[in-house]
Amino acid sequence: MPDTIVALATPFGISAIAKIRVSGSLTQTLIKKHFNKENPLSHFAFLSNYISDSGKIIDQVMVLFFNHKRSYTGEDALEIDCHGNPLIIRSILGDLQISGCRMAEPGEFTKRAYLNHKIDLCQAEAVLDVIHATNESALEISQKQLQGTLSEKIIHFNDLLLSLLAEIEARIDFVDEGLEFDEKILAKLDDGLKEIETIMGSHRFRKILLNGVSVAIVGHPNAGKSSLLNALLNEERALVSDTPGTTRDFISENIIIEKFLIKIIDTAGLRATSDPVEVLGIAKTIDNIRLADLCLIVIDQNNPLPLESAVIEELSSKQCILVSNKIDLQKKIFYFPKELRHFPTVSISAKQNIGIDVLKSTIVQKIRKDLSLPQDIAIVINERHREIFQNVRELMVSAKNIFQNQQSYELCASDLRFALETLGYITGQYNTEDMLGKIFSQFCIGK
Ligand SMILES: Nc1nc2c(ncn2[C@@H]2O[C@H](COP(=O)(O)OP(=O)(O)OP(=O)(O)O)[C@@H](O)[C@H]2O)c(=O)[nH]1
Ligand SMILES: [Mg+2]
Repeated sequence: MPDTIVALATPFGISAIAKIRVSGSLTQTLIKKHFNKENPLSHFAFLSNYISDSGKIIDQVMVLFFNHKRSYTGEDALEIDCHGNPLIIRSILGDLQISGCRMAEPGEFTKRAYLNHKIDLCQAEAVLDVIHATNESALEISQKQLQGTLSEKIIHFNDLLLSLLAEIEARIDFVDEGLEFDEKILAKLDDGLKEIETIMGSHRFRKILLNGVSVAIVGHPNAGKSSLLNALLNEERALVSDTPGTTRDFISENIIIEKFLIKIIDTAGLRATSDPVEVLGIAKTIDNIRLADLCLIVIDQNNPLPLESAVIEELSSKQCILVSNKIDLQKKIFYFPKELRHFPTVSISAKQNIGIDVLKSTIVQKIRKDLSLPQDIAIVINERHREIFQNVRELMVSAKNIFQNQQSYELCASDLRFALETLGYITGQYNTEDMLGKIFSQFCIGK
């Protein structure tokens, strides 16, 4: 029988309330010993003194018992809400260890939930994503996956592989009856391969959801790049002045636009200069252009200085939006190099906050379009899932080739069987200690 584990589920430090979690077979014994209560009702909180092993009252606490049939871990479990004083927390944790509990390892409560079939492995991974989501979109998707959207896809895919396998195996058994090459099976194999492509394609959304999209603001000195950063952030973050070369080093800030996490980088103005500090700043700007997912090329539409050809070349291979700034002033000339004119243009006044909302929606449109980001993302797979799907795809391609060439039904069936088994590693139908160790070590203690 696994031992009973204990952990602090809330951050350690001074707080209004701290939650201590217990899971395992000792739970009811602990409730009797420390709260003098027998047969506690599941899911009903009660107020009690915590009485230590030596009979001392440590704190007045709220206690919540969960019967194993309806608990997170699938074992009898207990939550103790005590006052958030580190002295009290330490005393209770120490005392529960005297009573036979062991301190939990990171993610051990969720690992037990998985091992007791309360959730599958991709739902366990979704728990981690829910806790770490930094923006609403990431949170929304991880919550959907926690409810089982990815698991459902896998079950559906599993059924498809099973029915394919059944049909191929029928050919092995009745090969004498002369079952021949079948278009329907081939179409089914193709459907499966298409589905796998779509699922694997969702992996690239993960980076965007977790790390956000990096957007670099580039252009000439004095074009109004720092003013634009401030307008997007709606605060005076960067220094603005009419002296060209004000921004020497880049400044990076996060904003959320339409639920997307966007990392905006204001850069040093691009111009030929002999000032060594500015030269370094410009070199960093070029690096930022290379690393950015999207560049906003800002010009002062009243004074549009030419960009160097090396910079134009760099930008033309990126995704960009042309930003024509200072429309509040009388327009003199409008100029963007012809190599860049295929990018969308937005006219703004960073100083007077004109056109900023249009620019924000153009940024989001561009992100959606360039990354083929659907309006409603149902699933996003992680690197572990992607590697497994890649193996499944290779096996399916091999099965298709064997089938098409009518080589051997046995070989074809063997590939499909192996593909099915490989798929089982995603939901955790199959697992290895190493794999579980890698997944659960990323969790916090107490989850
Ligand atoms: N009239 C007007 N002036 C603006 C506008 N945007 C910026 N400016 C002015 O242009 C000057 C330069 O603005 P910055 O935002 O510092 O320009 P920058 O591109 O960051 O310049 P560097 O950091 O030197 O590369 C400042 O005096 C701003 O007030 C605008 O939309 N209209
Ligand atoms: Mg600046």
